[in-house]
Amino acid sequence: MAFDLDMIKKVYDRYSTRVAAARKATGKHLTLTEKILYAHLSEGDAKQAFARGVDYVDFAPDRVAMQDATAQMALLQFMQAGRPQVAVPSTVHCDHLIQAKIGADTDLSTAKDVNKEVYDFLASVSDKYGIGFWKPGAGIIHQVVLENYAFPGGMMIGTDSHTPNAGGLGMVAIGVGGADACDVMAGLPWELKFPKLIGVKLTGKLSGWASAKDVILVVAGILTVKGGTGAIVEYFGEGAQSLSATGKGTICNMGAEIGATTSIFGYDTKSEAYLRGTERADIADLANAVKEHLTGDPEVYANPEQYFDQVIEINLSELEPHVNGPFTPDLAWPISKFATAVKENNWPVKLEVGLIGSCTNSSYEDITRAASIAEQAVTKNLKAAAEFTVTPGSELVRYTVERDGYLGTFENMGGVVLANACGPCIGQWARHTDDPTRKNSIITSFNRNFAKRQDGNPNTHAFVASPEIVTAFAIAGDLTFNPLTDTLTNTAGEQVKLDEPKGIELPIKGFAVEDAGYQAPAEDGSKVEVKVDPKSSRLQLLEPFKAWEGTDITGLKLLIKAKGKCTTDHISMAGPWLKFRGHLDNISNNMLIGAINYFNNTADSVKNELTGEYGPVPATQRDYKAHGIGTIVVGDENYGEGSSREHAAMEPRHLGVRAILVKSFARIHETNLKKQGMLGITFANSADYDKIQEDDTFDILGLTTFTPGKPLTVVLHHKDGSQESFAVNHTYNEQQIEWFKAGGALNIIRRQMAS
Ligand code: MIC
Ligand code: SF4
Repeated sequence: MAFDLDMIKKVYDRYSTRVAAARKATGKHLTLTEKILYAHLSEGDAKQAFARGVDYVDFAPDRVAMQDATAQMALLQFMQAGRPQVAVPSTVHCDHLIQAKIGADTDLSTAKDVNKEVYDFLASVSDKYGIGFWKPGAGIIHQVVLENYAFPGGMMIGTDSHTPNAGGLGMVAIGVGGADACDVMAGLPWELKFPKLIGVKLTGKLSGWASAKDVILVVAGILTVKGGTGAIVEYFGEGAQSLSATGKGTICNMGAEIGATTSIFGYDTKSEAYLRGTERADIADLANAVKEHLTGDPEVYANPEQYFDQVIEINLSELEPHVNGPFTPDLAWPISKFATAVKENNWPVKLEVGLIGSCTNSSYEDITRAASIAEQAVTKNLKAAAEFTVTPGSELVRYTVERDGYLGTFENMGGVVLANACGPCIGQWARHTDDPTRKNSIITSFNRNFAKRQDGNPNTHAFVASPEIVTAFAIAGDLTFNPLTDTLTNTAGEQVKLDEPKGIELPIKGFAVEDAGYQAPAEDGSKVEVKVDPKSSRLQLLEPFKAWEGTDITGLKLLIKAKGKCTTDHISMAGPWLKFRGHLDNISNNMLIGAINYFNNTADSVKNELTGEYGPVPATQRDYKAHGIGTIVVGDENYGEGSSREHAAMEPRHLGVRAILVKSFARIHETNLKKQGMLGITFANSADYDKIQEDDTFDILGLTTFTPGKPLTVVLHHKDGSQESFAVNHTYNEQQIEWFKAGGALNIIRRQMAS
């Protein structure tokens, strides 16, 4: 699993020249974000980008990471690119497809059985093209990347929205769709709109129950799920330097929930300690030699308002633990106000399950802090009132915390240790409940809590907090309990109070592991054969999408006008559907089944204009497709929020939807649509959303002169014969317009590789 020291040296060598050139070109001091971005510009773009005058810039990332649920589509696309090997170091991580049901061992062996075909496919593609393969059970992508591959000042893209986790170790790490990963693995530059910069100044120092998680819970409350769109969030200040590297990782990880492109911390003594603690002393030495480039200039941090587009200040000494939710990660409640909120909103007071772990919060420090609470359940004769589960982030952490006795502590409190995988976080959870129609509450140390996400049940109210707060709530079994001030009645009838959590940043005896779960690729992969059974229900080779017909698109029917939140979980649900992530036609049967139809307030029920009947979205769309009729999807704000899964863009493309017209898009989803040759447009005037009627027919005009920055026109033909038209905006640049015309970016790569 050797990290590529030579590659890191080369990156660091570039720093001094690039940073000096950028200083000269801009005539100003630089943030850390700018230094890293400038050091990773593709050669051609370096000069003009320093001026930040250009919108889209080409970058050359150092690494690619993919998780199993998105890697299938990324690699199916890469296989079509016609390259013998990946152009940059890349890894695949098997973490999403393991269902949590009984406990780690049983669940893992069931997963290996059930997903054999997919794991074999991923392993053989990795072997063939020179990709490192992390087997099922090795851990969750972001934790494994932090422990093995992240390095200060590097740039990585990953096919998962929580890729920014590596920002905790000073890497610009960005979540993308599989098509973007495919480009970078094929050696092409990777394009990104030059981000805005948000600075978060952390002062003071954490104490008591407050943890790094609370920083991001607060930031999510301030910025909301849209507030980070198009921005990189840079954390700095003495408070930042006091946080452990893994705590920083937690903050960057959940930065995905504010829509940020990524989040980042500078290199400091905590990063150095983590690198040395994870057996990467040579990287720490290299980083020390270029230290001044791996953090923002002191002048920037002294006067942040002059250098960032927005500055937020948080005093860690005054930070209160928070609980966010339900149904959205930006509904932030300080713990002192939470009980009242629960009562006032009539949320179910009884807590049924507490879940800790996930890629967000499963470091050694997190586990030891949570265990220090769990231990008190036993020593203070408290019986945990709720169910409790632990999902370790990696085998390295799991093995070490087991050795040090912490897993035993959780088990003594009645906890169940699940496999090192995503499990309940992504709905891979066979939750046993007696009555799914009952309104109920759960609390997790994960990052997302959209409706139905964890257990598929719309009645579940999911809240997000730090692992120690989750553990305390699991003991109390009551959401109106405040562990900082309240007492609990123990089995002897006494009133007892929980002591503050205590944690250990890095294991005193060092990390240990027997088998971390890594499999290196073949030296020469040319002989490796990748097999896909044409009859498989889980894997399907891709057919190229059709090119644009060269005219305006007219006569479209409305497939659905989605109302309110429409995340990637609404567009392409995970949980039970994860098994079809490598089979485009089969997974398309979940297309938009979670979206709420504006006209009847119901999910998965839309009017088929051909029959006048209401039916499920996928079946209705298949009917239009069979009749050669194109359709349009209309949506609200921040459409496509959440995951990086490109299935949410490929399914409509595959089933014949021609355009997605919304008030605004989430970044990754918008790019995914463009990559797949789909038209993604926004209302110039968002009130025009109200003009859309159920029986409308749509024309999209202006495509024959499709130009960057020039609005298109949508014409509505209403049922009563009247007609209305309005302007719609787009963000396509020249290159992206070519993707649209070719029917998808892959069609262009395929052409280039063939010539
Ligand atoms: C998630 O947290 O939603 C996921 C599952 O990790 C996704 C990726 C996916 O849908 O496969 C993400 O965040 O990108
Ligand atoms: Fe897995 Fe959840 Fe992390 Fe996504 S957020 S990578 S599903 S643990």
